[in-house]
Parts: sequence; C-alpha cells; structure tokens
Amino acid sequence: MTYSELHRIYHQPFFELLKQGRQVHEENWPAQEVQLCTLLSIKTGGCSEDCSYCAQSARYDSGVKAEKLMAKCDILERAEAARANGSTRFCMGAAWRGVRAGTDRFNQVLDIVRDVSKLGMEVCVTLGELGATEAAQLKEAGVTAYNHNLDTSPEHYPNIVTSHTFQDRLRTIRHAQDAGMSVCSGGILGLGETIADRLRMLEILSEFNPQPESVPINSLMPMPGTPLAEQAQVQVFDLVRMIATTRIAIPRAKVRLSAGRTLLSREAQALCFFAGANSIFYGDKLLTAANPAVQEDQALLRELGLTTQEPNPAMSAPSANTERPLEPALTH
Ligand code: SAM
Ligand code: DTB
Ligand code: SF4
Repeated sequence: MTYSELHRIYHQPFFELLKQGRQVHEENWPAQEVQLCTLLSIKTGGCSEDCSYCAQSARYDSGVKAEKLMAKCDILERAEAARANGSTRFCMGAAWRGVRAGTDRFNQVLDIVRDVSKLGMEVCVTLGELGATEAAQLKEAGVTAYNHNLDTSPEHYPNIVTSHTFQDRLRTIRHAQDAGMSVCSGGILGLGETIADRLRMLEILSEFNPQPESVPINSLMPMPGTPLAEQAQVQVFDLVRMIATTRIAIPRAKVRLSAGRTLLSREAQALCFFAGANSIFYGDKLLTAANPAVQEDQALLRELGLTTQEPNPAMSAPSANTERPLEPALTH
C-alpha cells in the first residue's frame, strides 16, 4: 500500500478508522479468535549490537547479564509447558547479531528446532541476521516463521541502531522468504519516531512480496541503562490507530499486540483487539521484560468472548505475487 493511502487511512477520524479496521478484520478473520504465542529467550544478553531500546545489548548497563545458549532439555520443557497452557506458537529468541552455518551454536539451534517442531506448535525463531544457507537449514529443521522486525522507518533507523543497517534487515527477510519460511516482521512504537516514520515502516512491510504472515506491534518498554530509558510512553489512541492501519494494509496477517501490554489497561487492550489485533505473547515474561500474568489474560479473553486459535504448524508461507516486484520500494 502506498504511503499516501496509508496516510489517508491513518488520519481519518478515530471511529471511521476503527470501523474500517474492524470491517477488514471481520472479512479476513471471522472467528472471534486470538492466537497465543509463548516467547522464550534461549540466549540472553551480551549482544554485540547497539539497538538503543534493547536491554540485551552488551553496550548498555541494563542489569541483564549475558548467558549461554540454554540446554535443549530445558527448552523442550518450556515448550511443552507452553503447549499445555494453550499456546499454539513457540517463539525462541537469541541475542545475537546473526548466525552462521557450520558453527557449533547454529548446529545446536538446528537440533533444538528439530525437536521443538515435533510438539505440534508453530515454531518461530528470531536469531538476527541470516544468509540464504542458514535460512534454508532453518526451514529444513522445521521452522514455521522467522521473526525479524524492521522496528522503524529506514529514515529513523540510523538514529536507533548503528551497528547494522536497515538494508541488512531487508536482506535477512528476503533470505527467510526465499527459503519458504513465513515472515514475522513489525516494529516498535515509542522510539522518538514521527507518525510518518510509522507509516513508512508500514508501507515497506505491506509491500513485501509476499506480505508478512505476522506483524508484531511492540510499544517500547523503556529499559534502564539504555539510551531510550527515559522515553515517553506511547499514547493508547496512537497504538490503536497503528493497529487498525496495519490490519487494513496487511489484511491476512496476524497482527500481534506485542511488548508493552503491562502498560495498557484491559480497556485499551480490548480496543486493540477490536481494531484488528488477533495475537498476543502469552506467559508472564517476554524475553527479559514483564508480560501480564496468564490468569489475567485468560480472564480478559473470557470477558471479551474471544477464543484461542488452533495451531497450524504445517502452514505454508504465503506465496509471492509474481506480478509484483520482490523488493519493497525504499523511496517514495
Ligand atoms: N537479536 C534479534 C533481532 O534483533 O532481530 C532477535 C531478538 S530482538 C530482542 C527482537 C525484537 O524485540 C526487536 O526487534 C524489537 O522489536 C523487540 N524489542 C527489544 N527490546 C524491546 C523493548 N525494550 N521494548 C519493545 N520491544 C523490544
Ligand atoms: C517481537 O516483535 N517482540 C518480541 C519478539 N518479537 C521476539 C520481543 C519483545 C521483547 C521485549 C523486551 C524484552 O523482553 O527484553
Ligand atoms: Fe541484539 Fe536483537 Fe537486542 Fe539488537 S534487538 S541488541 S540485535 S538482541
């Protein structure tokens, strides 16, 4: 979708936007369902990158200590517990710049994925930068989706991260798609960006060919010791507008109301679900930060009459539209 279309959609009167988001949502997701995804940080902290929002960067004194890759048996235990709790997607995150084929740690990850993928949940991993070989090996091992966020616009990206580029992010996403994995890609609100930056990010996400299978919308959780520790909280109406606009621009995506739910009231979350969110991270921890308690989420979904989605681990990645270019346009 073009920037000017997104601009027009986003800046409608609030209720017009909500109505349009709801309509697109109901056409594409007629069941009143939310997908529950459990996150696990399989390798925490000590990251070489300088992402200024992240507590896991080794460059900031955030209090998060660097740990080794978790043992496979412990990961499997957590994955089984997530499944028992009703999660249908298990997302494993590693605080790495990226992975390289043939290294011990990548072989360990492949081994972990092979076993987790036998549990009948969708398997998502987020390991940083990937080449074509690594992407093919992950797909082969049983990964359903690769998470790699754009996080913000290409224009704002260098203000937030200097140790890798926006173009690097796009390249990894291309490798994941070429290998036949679904792509989970979204961003963070509250990095000091403008509304125009948010819409630019959405323009690029919506122009992926194929469009992402899921789009996480994170609100910055300000982490002590990071350069963005004092950043102001995202306004609820801005978050709801962004969710509705994402739903309209990428109708078939799971739009995931991601980090920052502990800062939202139940009413604000209900508005996000109405506007088009249909997935959450479930479990009291994200990677290093807090998430609402499981009982609270269960109660909220029950009160809203929302049910939870069945897993679809065998889902195929959305196919590319051969009449459109594969690369998203970076200029407008
Ligand atoms: N290292 C890999 C990478 O950068 O892609 C994977 C892990 S990284 C922690 C995954 C995503 O978490 C980031 O792209 C960002 O969107 C989100 N994230 C990290 N810290 C956050 C924070 N403080 N608040 C909100 N979202 C955050
Ligand atoms: C995503 O977009 N959000 C998740 C997941 N993908 C990997 C991570 C949120 C991290 C929040 C901060 C933390 O836990 O350290
Ligand atoms: Fe490392 Fe990812 Fe955090 Fe950036 S967002 S510092 S790459 S873990």
